[in-house]
Amino acid sequence: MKYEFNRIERKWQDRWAKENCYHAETGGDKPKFYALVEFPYPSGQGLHVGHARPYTAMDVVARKRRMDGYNVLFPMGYDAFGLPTENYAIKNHIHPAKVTHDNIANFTKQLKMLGYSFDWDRVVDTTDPKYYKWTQWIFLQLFKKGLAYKTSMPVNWCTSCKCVLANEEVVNGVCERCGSEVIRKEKSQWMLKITEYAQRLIDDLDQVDFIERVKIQQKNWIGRSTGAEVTFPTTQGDDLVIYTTRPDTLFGATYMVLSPEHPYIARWKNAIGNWDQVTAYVEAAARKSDFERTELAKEKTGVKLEGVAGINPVNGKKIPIFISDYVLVSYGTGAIMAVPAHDDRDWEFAKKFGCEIIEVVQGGDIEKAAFTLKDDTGIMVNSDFLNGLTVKEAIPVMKKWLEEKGIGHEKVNYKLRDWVFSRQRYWGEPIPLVHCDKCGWVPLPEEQLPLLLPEVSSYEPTDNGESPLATMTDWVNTTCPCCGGPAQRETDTMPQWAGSSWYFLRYMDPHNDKALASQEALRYWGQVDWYNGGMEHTTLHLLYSRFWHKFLYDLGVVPYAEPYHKRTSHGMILGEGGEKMSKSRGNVVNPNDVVAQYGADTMRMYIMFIGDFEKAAAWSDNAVKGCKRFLDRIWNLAEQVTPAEAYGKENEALLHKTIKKVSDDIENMKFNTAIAALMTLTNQFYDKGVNQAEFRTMLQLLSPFAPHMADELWERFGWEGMASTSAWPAYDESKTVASEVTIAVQVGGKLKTTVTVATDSDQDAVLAAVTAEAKIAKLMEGKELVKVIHVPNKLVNLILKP
Ligand code: ANZ
Ligand code: ZN
Repeated sequence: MKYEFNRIERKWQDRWAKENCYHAETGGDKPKFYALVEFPYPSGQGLHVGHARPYTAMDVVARKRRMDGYNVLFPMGYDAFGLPTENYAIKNHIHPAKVTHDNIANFTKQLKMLGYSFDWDRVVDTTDPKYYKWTQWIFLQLFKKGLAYKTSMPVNWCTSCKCVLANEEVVNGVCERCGSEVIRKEKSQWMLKITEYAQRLIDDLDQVDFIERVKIQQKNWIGRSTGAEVTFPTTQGDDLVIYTTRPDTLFGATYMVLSPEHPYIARWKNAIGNWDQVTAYVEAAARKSDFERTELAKEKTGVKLEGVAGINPVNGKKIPIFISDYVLVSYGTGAIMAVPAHDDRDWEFAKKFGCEIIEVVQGGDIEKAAFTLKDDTGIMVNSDFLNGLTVKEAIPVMKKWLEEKGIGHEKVNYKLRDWVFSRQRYWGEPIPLVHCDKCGWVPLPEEQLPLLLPEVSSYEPTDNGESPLATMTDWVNTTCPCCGGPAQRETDTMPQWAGSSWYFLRYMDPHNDKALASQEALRYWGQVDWYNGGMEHTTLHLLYSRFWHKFLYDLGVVPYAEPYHKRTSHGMILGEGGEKMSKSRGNVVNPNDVVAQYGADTMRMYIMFIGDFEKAAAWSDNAVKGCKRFLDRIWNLAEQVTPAEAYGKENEALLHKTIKKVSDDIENMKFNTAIAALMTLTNQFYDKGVNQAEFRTMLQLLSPFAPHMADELWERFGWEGMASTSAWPAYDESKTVASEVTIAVQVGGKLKTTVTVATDSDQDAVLAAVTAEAKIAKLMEGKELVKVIHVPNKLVNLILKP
């Protein structure tokens, strides 16, 4: 019979849907298992192989766990608000809702085509008002708790998208989406106080089972550092507070630097001798992004403030004050003491501007470079009461001294910034607030949610950077829920990351219109047991969603402080030749083509076999064909299966071994070696023959990877139910080692025959078996056995003398 994958795959996809095989019921006796993948942005390009890798992997895990007896929730949805859809809509004059609808339909078709075992009754779409009602509701709770605030701030402004970008969306100084120049602009923005959760977002990483590189990246992004704030008097009579992580180096502070936005600059206008030069520098810095300003390789720039100076509080020395863009306004206090002998940036700056360099930690050659080590290798010098101490010893001594003098104190800082939560764009969740001249910002009453995104005729952002909603005066003008007076709606919408910050909760109870999900569902499903997603989402989505979840936990809405128990991450799929897949390189693989040519099972098999799941892997059409051949071999093997109720002696050990291997490998995401084990098993079956009991087990092991083929062959044998709904096969650890081995028999180093003996037989037992072989007995006739070389379980070599 021919392997008609197209017909078979359609047949089983229909059958699974009809029999509701992947439906997840809330409640019941089985243990629950919640498997999650990152839902896609439904772009016009459709599903690509980069989606197929994590989706197939978690589908394999979900399918195996179902066979293990778990009640599995494996849901799918669409993160559908955002710029690409809006930009496409503008260009083609199609409403973004229509574009989204069509793209979702296409994605759904593709996901079904690949045979994923999603529970299709639980689909969420972030642009559905029934969904974003709750996104708005969460925002209102944040607002009511003082965690949402509006402030005017310098923001990253994409000159082409005409849109404010989050810091994370500015990559190498350009817009992550369109590659255009990003400048800084003052803009009033809604912000979310994620910084208030910074410490908990670090601490609670101890409670979860995230792969190490995810934990490290999150910690680095949050960027906790412990240092001190120190007050430097100035010649103007103002106290200038700086933040330093190295208070031990205070005697080496030979100048100070303010960020170009520091408020003291304007305050000192009349005292500053070179005001024109200073303002020119400030204006130039305003146009640069943080990235450009802090790039390490960049040559340092700055201007000395003529006519003002700081005073080093440890020795009373007058030191110059500069402004420079390598000091950021948004970190610490926006001002530093510079210690060129022990900080790389300060050293470079000092060399260029001819500042004094005083060594205070011995151990380097400060003529050549800053000596920055913070461990015990350096001893304090030129530092009065610190002399002779190590850096580690000196830090607490100096902190104590500063505190006693009342000029400094310990301070913890975080690199993490509050989350810019406004977009001046159309295709996003409306922010449910109105502004009243009398009452200020007022939340909409919860009964008025969802605040629907109104229909507009043009989605183009306005030239002044306001949202297209701002032009809809009928919608904008409303009454104040508080005083009934005239009020205006907020016209900014929420950013891309809003909808994805809680979607995993909605899957638990997607049709609820009374709450974001019922308490029963939230308690039953609890934490996501296993969440696999891209490393690129570690610092944004993963952090944002942990923040929202903690907030909901504080409100008593969810029962756990952490949303995800386990987090893993996959490597990228590259094109043939190992380069990133891209339209311009012409190396993009479309899953539709692969499925049309070889079938979904081959596509699934290949994407799991392609290499170590955690590492990047290059596509190979040849290897796809190899996987198709492997499935063909299994298909053809079905014709050779002999009837039997139990494993035969020949295959028993390998079967137990393979069950163990495939079980463990799936749990450890070593999908490629699981498939290799199935290949070995197939080879042995061709070699040694295969009976029904053996083949049945093989189909069960195959089922998570190639579910259509497994169910089809299962049906052909007339077995009850389906391979995909059967119980995962058990193995017996003691049987995973073969009880017998076949060893080579050599005479005088030449292979003569083989014998089968009990595993780990000793030399005497082997010799007994060998001499019982007629062929060997004949060779030994009339000869003396002078030596026996025995390699247990491998070979025996008889040296004979005539
Ligand atoms: C003096 C010093 C001496 C410093 C030394 C370092 C080494 P982390 O560890 O990343 O928190 N700094 C403080 N505020 C800054 C700002 N707004 N922009 C740029 N740099 C700033 O970095 C803390 C160190 O970065 C601080 O410690 C300060 O330089 C600098 F041998 O103070 B240090
Ligand atoms: Zn009012």
